[in-house]
Amino acid sequence: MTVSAQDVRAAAPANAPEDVIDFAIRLAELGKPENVYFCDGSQEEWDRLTSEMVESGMFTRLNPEKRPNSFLARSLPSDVARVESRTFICSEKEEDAGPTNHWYDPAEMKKILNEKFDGTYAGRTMYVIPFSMGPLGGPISQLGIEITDSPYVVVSMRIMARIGTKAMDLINEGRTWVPAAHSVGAPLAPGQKDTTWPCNEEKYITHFPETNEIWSYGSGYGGNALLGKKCYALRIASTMARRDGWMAEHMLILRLTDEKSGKQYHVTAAFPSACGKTNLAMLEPTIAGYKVETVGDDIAWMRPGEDGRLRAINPEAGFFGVAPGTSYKTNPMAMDTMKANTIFTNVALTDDGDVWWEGIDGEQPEHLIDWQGNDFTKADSEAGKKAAHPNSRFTTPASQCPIICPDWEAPEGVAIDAILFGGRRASNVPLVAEQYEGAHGVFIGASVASEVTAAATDVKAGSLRHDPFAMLPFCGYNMADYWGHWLEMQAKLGDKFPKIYQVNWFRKDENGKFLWPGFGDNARVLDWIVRRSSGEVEGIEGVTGIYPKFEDFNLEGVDVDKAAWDKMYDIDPDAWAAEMDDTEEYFKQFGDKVPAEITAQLAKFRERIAAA
Ligand code: SAT
Ligand code: MN
Repeated sequence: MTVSAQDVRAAAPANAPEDVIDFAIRLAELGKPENVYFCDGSQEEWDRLTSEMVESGMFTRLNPEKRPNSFLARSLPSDVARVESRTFICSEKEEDAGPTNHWYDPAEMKKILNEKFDGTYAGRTMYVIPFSMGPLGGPISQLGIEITDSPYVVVSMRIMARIGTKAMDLINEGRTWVPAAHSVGAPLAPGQKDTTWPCNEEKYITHFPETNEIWSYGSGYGGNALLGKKCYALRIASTMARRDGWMAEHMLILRLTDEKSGKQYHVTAAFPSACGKTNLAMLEPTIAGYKVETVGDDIAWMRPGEDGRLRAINPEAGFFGVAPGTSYKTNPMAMDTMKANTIFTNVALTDDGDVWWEGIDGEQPEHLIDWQGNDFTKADSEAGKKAAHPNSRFTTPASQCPIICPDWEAPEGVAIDAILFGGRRASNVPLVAEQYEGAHGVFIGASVASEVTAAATDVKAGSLRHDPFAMLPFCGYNMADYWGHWLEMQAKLGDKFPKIYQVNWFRKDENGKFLWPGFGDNARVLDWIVRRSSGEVEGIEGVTGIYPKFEDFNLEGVDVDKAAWDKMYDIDPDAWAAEMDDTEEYFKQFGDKVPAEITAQLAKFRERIAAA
């Protein structure tokens, strides 16, 4: 039995508008599901779906005394992260996707998708999820409908976005919405038993920027499947933002309050996936006088406000954070956020029904079940095996974060004072440097390179790759046009556009030891940035930007002496000359799309190297 158009109509709630019903009918006719269900986002719905998933084996319920209302999912080893090689931008013209995206002709891709989606929902329920990215009804927020055959996606979306009846109400008011079709690509024959992580070896994560559509096939994991996140809030939204004069960025947002003056600053920061955005967003300052509150940990949507300043919202409602390395030592606020109502994916399970991962507090238990469901002991660790997958994740409600900013859902967003760009760099890049001018700031963003992490399956971890604005896998259009858009936004906002800083917590000495303690001590960097903005401290003109004076920088109570400081600020002209050659080479692929201001910044950079 498959679902008919009439069945879809019958299942739709009273507030579902005709165009949403049409989309659902189209997917039902294509995917041929056994059932159709429109999500209302209620607690009852969550309880029912999670119980069903426990029953089917897709979820393990964690010990309610330790981790109430929380679950563990184990994916297949082939479906543990984003797959960049299977992620496509299907713009009419190839040059609009640019050389850093995989382009596919939209009509050709639609043909493939029509074949792939034909019967893909067989034996499954097709879920229709109305969702809002950003606070419901807010002026910067956007709506969407995700259709999926994965209950894991439904319950994850309930944490990560605002889903259900209220989002449908807004769509019903006539607001525009983005259709997002998803399938794990694992139809069930009659009587066939489901697996605990259905997916397909062949994956297509596709975006149609001209028609604002998303189609995703074959994966059930994170950024491939929760289509409100990277697919919508970055790839599609970045193209919308370019058209309409705003910005969709891979950035955390935090509020820093100077407790003496009461003055509040808002900072956004772009780091590549798994480089510590969540940790910085929830930072607990080790220096007195400051308080940090979290607005978002991954994505920022920014629009000029009436006052001409850039205002940012977090379009998400939850955190999809990397578990390994997270502990009460590195990020106590994240640990407290995920005490309940959390979905864990690919972490290890303890014998008393709680979760475990490499880097969590305390002794490693004698016995664990690893992320693939196998027994795991200390001997396995000693043999170099990992109990949790390096890209294992927690999916947890932002509202549970003890330091969530009281204004985190302010519909008009918070006014941004400073923008940070960073990555993982063992050498060359100093702790913090300020832009010389706006175009230099954009150049800093454009020339970011970072050591690759485990957040994507198909790029080699550890190697250095260019990741402009931490947007390499997420920019929905030509990366050089995106730099042009930044320059345009700067020109529009003039001196109200936030100053840009380059930061690097990961520089190492000649013995491979980190020179900077990081984590809560990163507040010292924020402190310097704030004091720069108030004109309290002067900087030193350096090769890569304006540097702090050693004596101005608050190093009280931290084990960083002048020698270590000098190592962090050791600028080797030859190394930087090589880096600029490499950057120039990298820019070449964009041809004459590279804005003249950016080329001019490269020349200025070389002049500073020559003068050093
Ligand atoms: O898988 S996600 O794209 O959601 C996480 C990440 O890589 O940043
Ligand atoms: Mn991210």
